[in-house]
Amino acid sequence: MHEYAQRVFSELQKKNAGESEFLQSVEEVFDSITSVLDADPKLESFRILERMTIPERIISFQVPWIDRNGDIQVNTGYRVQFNSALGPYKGGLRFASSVNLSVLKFLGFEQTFKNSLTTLPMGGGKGGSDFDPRGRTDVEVMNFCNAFMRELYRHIGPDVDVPAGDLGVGAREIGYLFGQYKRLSHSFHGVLTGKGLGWGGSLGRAEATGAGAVYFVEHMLSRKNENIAGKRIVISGFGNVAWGVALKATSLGAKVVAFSGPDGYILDEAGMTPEKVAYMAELRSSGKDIAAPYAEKFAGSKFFASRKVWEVPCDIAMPCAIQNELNGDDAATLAANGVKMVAEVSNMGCTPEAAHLFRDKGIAFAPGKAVNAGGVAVSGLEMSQNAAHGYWSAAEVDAKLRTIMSDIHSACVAAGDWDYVAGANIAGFRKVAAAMIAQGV
Ligand code: 2IT
Repeated sequence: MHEYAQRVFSELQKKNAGESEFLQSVEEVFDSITSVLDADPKLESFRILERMTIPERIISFQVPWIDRNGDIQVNTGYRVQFNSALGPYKGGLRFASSVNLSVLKFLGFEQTFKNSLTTLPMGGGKGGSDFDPRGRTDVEVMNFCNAFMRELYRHIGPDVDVPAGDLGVGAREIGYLFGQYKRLSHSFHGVLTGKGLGWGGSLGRAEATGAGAVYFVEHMLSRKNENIAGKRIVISGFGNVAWGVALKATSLGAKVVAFSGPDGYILDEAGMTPEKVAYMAELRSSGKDIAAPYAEKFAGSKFFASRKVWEVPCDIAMPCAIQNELNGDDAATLAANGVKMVAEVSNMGCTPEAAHLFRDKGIAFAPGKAVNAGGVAVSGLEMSQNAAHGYWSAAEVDAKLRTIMSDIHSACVAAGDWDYVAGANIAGFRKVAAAMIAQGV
């Protein structure tokens, strides 16, 4: 690590003790940018690293709401407005019991560089709550969303901060949140993305994260003169992101042979089909959060209770669930089974040990902030359509997404060659830093 980065990082460790996810994400970026810091002394005199690691603003608030029994429940809501150098704060809302400030700061920090890579004018932000929608009724989710937005609405706006979905926040939650924003602000504009088709949503947004990730993998493969058809792919998770990856990979002739839920994983040697992919998504949205019924429905597939999906041999592994879901042991198993490529689709899905192992073994590894940027990129396209009071066709959105993913891939390669971690961090960082310097203090 560069001496300046080391100093800032030591201070950060002291002041953010216990925020392990946040510190992990900062360390990864700082480890990548030594050559950039060496080349430009202004980065230190403008205190860019300090200013990039202290969120511009953190909003934290109480969310009291009424459950189905008429009892009062209380959660904590957050919005971390991390960096606005490149545009309005932009990034998802996560509703999960594991949400805390460390997680949201790591996600907001990552989002800043990811959004920079998209080529679109978006700053970085993230928010959410420790509310878990699983097992809640529709009315309870609506009550919670209304209460959450009752405070959040005053801090966001189409040119200020534009939240979207993340874990636990899908089309239903965005609908309730949008309705409440509209009532409180007496205005109808694109203050959230991931909206429903017909009331401001963009075609292709639901698929975008997964489709973009597969386009990125295609670019990685083409550098090896290979293509995705026939490749064995293992994914983790079975939510929106896993669905998008499975759908796109399957349509391009790849064989998606395994996915996972919190209860274990499904092995389907025959490979997934569009019908199977749709059923996987149905299982996730059922609210029961179990993958096991897939094996009862589709003959030939098997369920492995409480085991990690990374023991399944594959050509390409694509974690699609949550941060740090793939550790050093999992990486060693994948490597021993001959994995050729790992593309993180979840944010920081691999632990540092896993990422280092892939790099040391010469296994192509690309980080979430590049691979999954298609999701927020199409959110950016949704903002453009809302600002222009119109809609683009699915083909137009897809063409733009393909161009964006190709540009992100090129930027990573230009800055890092086969080291996609360094490439993404350097390319993302440079643009944010230049804007911060130009905008002064
Ligand atoms: O991690 C992410 O990039 C997202 N959850 C999507 C953010 C967005 O604003 O679409």
